Amino acid sequence: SAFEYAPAPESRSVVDIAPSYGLFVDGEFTEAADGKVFKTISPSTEEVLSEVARAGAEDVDRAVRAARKAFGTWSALPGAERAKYLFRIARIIQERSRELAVLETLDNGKPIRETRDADLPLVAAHFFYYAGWADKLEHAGFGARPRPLGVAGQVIPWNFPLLMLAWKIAPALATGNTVVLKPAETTPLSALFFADVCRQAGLPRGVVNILPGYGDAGAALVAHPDVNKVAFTGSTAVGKEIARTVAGTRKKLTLELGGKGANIVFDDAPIDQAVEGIVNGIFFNQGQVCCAGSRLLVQESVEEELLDALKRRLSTLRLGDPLDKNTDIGAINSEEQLTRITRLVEQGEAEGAERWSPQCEIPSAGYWFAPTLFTKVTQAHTVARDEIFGPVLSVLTFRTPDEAVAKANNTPYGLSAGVWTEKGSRILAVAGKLRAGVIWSNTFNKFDPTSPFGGYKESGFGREGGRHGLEAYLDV
Ligand code: TXE
Repeated sequence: SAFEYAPAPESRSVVDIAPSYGLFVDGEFTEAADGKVFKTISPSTEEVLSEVARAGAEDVDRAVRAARKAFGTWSALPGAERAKYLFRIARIIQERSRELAVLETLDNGKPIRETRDADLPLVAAHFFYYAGWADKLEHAGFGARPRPLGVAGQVIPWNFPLLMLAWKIAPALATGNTVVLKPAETTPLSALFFADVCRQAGLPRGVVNILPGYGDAGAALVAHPDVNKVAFTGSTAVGKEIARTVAGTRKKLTLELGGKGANIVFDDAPIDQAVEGIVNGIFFNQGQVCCAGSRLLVQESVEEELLDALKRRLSTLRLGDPLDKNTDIGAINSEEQLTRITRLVEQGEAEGAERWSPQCEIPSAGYWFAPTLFTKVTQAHTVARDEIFGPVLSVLTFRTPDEAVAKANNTPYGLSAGVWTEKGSRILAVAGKLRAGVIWSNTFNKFDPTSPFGGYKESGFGREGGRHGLEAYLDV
């Protein structure tokens, strides 16, 4: 099935990492035009994994031209033919999922349990799901003959490198577009392995092009005059810059940006279940998740009970080697991100919030941050307002449902929220008032390719996933 995964990988010997990689342009791996390279390292050991070609503006132009050339034949294929390639890609990803899970864990730092049980099955599922749409576009509710846009320029972040690639590439190909994708500079490897998967699947050259590189390559891609569609996931600051670049052109744009999700726990919620959801909400992927439940809003009457249970649970989390199947908390993706988290946490303390972490040993090499809880937090505190993008939970309290809603909505972001209560009527009433694109109830961080995902307000616009995800790649 689409959700099968391979048995647990045990070590990095599962995957062969070459000492160097090229850009993937027009079906070939090539050097950058100016010969530039950069190193990608493992954030859990700081060991250099590989040296990767660094794309510049000239390479962007070459890749966009390759994608443009491929667009004619790719878009003219019957949907059922495009579906065959997507199904093939999905199956190869399943077959190579051990390799890809280990690779992703090495390059990103996240626990193997997550790459194995969440990232990889979801990546395959996205390709299966959109493969199924490729021959049914005229039934998608977008009119009789929806048309592909052309060349899609896609820029993705480092927190879910392969999954963000799948979210972007699967719907683009299903709808008949061709792609130039730039992975994040700290996590280029799984995208380059994906290029190899495309070759293995026999995908025609130029349909998918992968340009590892930095923000300058992303900016050149977004600005390229022959790109018809821009899709970006990343920081709100860069998202706004991209929106400015795209303004005044006819490019279609979708942005998936930051968040400051609230997990709202009412006094009738099953506490143990809520604790698991809160932990999953903010410590999954070390909290480096745009839809993380980074604010806990707990009803005053159960605050003490919930915090006691939460602290006990946090004391059982295991931080360490991400390749160990028992690890809960892996490494922070980069030194830069660790510095950002540290700065915000120190600011939280300086502003008077109370900081707590369980006892845990921090490895000597690599980038690590212990699970952290802030109590005595007010809405004015930075830790209640800014996206930290780390394993840091800020706890606030409320008395009434209206107060919970008001506090949850008191953020410039609007991506996710969670509602914990036994009352179905309350779930519907509260969810209806929350300004967030994704609302979970009595669970958190559940993803499914059939479901549209995206934000309100400064969390961006457009939806990825589900039928809505097709619209971003079609003229309707
Ligand atoms: O993001 P950037 P960073 C948030 C999170 C994090 C902060 C900074 O709060 O702490 O952003 O992370 C490319 N034109 N999120 O600095 O810079 C870049 O090369 C075009 C939330 O890593 O936005 C990378 O491929 N592209 C988020 C991608 O943009 C540019 C996930 C993201 O990097 C560019 C990541 C430019 N001018 C961070 N500058 C989420 N929504 O999940 C950089 N890039």
